[in-house]
Amino acid sequence: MARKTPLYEGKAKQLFEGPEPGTLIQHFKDDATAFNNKKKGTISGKGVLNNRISEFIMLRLEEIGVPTHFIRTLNMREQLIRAAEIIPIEVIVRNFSAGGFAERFGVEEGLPLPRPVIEFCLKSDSLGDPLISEDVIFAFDWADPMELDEIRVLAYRINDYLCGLFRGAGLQLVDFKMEFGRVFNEEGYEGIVLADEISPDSCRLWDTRTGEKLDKDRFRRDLGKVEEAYQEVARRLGVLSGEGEFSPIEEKAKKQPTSKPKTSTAGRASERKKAVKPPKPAPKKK
Ligand code: AIR
Ligand code: ASP
Repeated sequence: MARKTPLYEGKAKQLFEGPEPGTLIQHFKDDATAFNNKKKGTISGKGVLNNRISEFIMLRLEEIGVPTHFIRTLNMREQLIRAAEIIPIEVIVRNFSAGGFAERFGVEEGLPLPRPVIEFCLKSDSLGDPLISEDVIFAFDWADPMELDEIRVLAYRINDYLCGLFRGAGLQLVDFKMEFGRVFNEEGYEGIVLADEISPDSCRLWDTRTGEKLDKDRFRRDLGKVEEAYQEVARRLGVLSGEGEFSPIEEKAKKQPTSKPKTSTAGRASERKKAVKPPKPAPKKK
């Protein structure tokens, strides 16, 4: 079998060249880091579970009209995704105080927030993912005001939907992190998609009844039973298949993406405006 060409290695995932132009293979590793790489370890089986959980969530989001980078799952640890130009911002939505928010404002964890709070952080390990304002995003041209509006609308929508989805599984979505990217087709800039992953690595999930933490905080805070927590989330979402066996959940009926044109306006948000944005396609039939 031909070896895949690696393009990028992150802390928990690796990206390889995809089989068609405009696609990538996203590989989920068992590696875990916390506190911007200061703490390192492995969570056995995490990659397999996160691949599954993220697939399930991306498919559900597509069903409600949220554009995502997900195309289809390839195997236990890999999924085919659309190549996107990642906007270097971590978009965090919080429903309850916890983690960095609780620390920053000196409040206890678990306080319900009267409305969801969106925060933006710069994706930069060396700088410790600093919190940034909208003005900073525009000053560095990481995204333009229209894009950020779109991201906010998507973030609230995704949060609303996921709160309900997890609640049905007996889990409270305390907070989570998203990444967005720009996709291009032969006509130019196509739009923004939800990228990266949604999994217990990127969400805080507490058992609705007991408050037990079922996410990466078990690793960050040395709470033990880390693998079990990831398995429990997968089990409750109904995506845990039998012993090591793999069966794709579903295949997304999606038009195959095309590669980014050579004359791509990728890069600075201001340059991208020259690209003609095609009208939104009609809603997909289920
Ligand atoms: N997050 C932020 N950077 C990486 C990740 N995974 C997620 C955390 C948590 C939320 O963003 O998993 O769900 C807020 O993190 P914090 O540390 O700012 O409280
Ligand atoms: N993603 C960051 C890290 O891996 C923050 C975290 O998840 O704690 O260090």
